[in-house]
Amino acid sequence: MNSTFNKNFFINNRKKLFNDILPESLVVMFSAEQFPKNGDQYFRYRQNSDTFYFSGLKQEETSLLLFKGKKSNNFEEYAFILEPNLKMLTWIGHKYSKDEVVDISGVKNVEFNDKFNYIFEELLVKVKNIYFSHKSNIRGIKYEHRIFQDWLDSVNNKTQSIDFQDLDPLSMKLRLSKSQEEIDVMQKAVNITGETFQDVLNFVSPGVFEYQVEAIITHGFVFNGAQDCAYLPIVASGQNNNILHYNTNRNECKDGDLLLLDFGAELDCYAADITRTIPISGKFTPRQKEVYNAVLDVHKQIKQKIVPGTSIRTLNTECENLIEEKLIELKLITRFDIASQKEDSPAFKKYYMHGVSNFIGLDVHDTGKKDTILEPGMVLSCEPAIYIEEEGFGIRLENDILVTENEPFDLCANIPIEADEIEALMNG
Ligand SMILES: [Mn+2]
Repeated sequence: MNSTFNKNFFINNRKKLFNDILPESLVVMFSAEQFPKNGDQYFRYRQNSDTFYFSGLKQEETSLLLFKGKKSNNFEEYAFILEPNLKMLTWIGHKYSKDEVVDISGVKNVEFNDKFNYIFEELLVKVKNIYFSHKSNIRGIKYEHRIFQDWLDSVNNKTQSIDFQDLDPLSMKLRLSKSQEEIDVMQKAVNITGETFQDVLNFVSPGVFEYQVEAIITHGFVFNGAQDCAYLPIVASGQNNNILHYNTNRNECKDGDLLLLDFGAELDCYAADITRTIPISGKFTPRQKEVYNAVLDVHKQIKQKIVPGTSIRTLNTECENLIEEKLIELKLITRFDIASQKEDSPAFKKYYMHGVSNFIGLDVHDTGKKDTILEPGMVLSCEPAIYIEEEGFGIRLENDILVTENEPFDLCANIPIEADEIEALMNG
C-alpha cells in the first residue's frame, strides 16, 4: 500500500489548499467508492485522485476533514479510517493503523470512522463555508457515491447559514502543476510502459490475438511494479484502428494490417498515456508508411508548440491545420472539399475527429480545461492521428509532454517512434 511519495508532499499540498480557501472553512473529502463486481466481489480498488493528492492514503472508506479558523494559521486536520478487526485481518489482511496514517499523510489527528459525525458537527459550528467536490473536475462519467450522498443529504438540514463551495477548481489548479516528485513518478510510469512496448514488438506477428498482446502489456506493467493499467488498454488491429476507444481486444491480428496500441501504466495513482501503431507483419506497406510519416511529422511539429502561454484549444486548431495539409497531400481530401465545407463539419473531420491533447496526471484525462493557459510543470499528451476507414487502417501516435520554461520535455523520448526503428526492432 505504501507509495514512493514522502509525507511532506501531501503536507505541502494541504498547505497550498489552506492558502486558497476562505477563513472559517471546512474541507470534506471522501475516498472513492468500492465498485461491486458480482456477489461479494469488488473491482480492484483505486483511491479518489483528490483524496490521494491531499493525503497519500490509498485505503477504502477513508475521509478527511480540514478545518481553517478565523486566523490564517489556525488549522486542524483529521483523517478517518476503517477500524481494523479480527475478521477483517483474517479475510482481507492488513489495514492502516493510526500511526501508519500519520506516517503516510502527516495528518496528526487520526480517528476511526465512528467518530466522523461527532467531529464534523463540532467543527461545523465554527465555520461559514464547506468545501467539497461538486464533481466539476470529473471528465465524463459521474457516478453515485453512496457515502458522499448520505453525507450530503444529512448536512443539507444542518447548514442553512453555511455556504457550499466547490473544491474542484482549487484542486484542479494545484493538480495541474506537477512537482518534481510527481514528474519523477510519471517518468517511471512512462518508462515501464516503454519497456513493455519492447516486449510487444518482440511478440507481435500475424496470427496472434489482440488479447494476447493485452496480456503482454498487463504482464509488463505488473511485473515491473506498476499497480495497474491507468485505463483499459486499446489493442486494435485492422479496421479496429479506427474505433477511438476500442478495448474489446478479441480479434486475430492479420498479416498486412496495423495494430494500434493505446496503453499506459499506473504507478502510485499517476498515469502514463502512450499510443503506437505498428505493422503486424513487421513491415509497413508503402501507403501505410506514407500516412504514418504524415502523422509523425504533425506529432513532431505540435510537440514543439507545447510551451507556456498556449492552450489546448490553440494546439487543436494548429493540429487541424497541419492535418488538413497532410490529408490533401495524401489525396484524401481536396482544396475544393475545404472551400465548400460547412463550418460545423470541416472536411478533415472524416479522417481526424478528436483533439490533439489532454492533461495527464492522477487521472489519465486529468483536471484542466481546453482554455487553461499552459505553464511549466503541466503534463499533456500529444496525439495527432489520421483514420482511413476506406483503406482499413488508422494511425495515432501519442507521447506525454512536460511543459518547461524552455523546450518541451518529452517523457517518451526513449520510446521508439520512427517507422524504420519500429520495423528494425520487430525484425531484430
Ligand atoms: Mn491515450
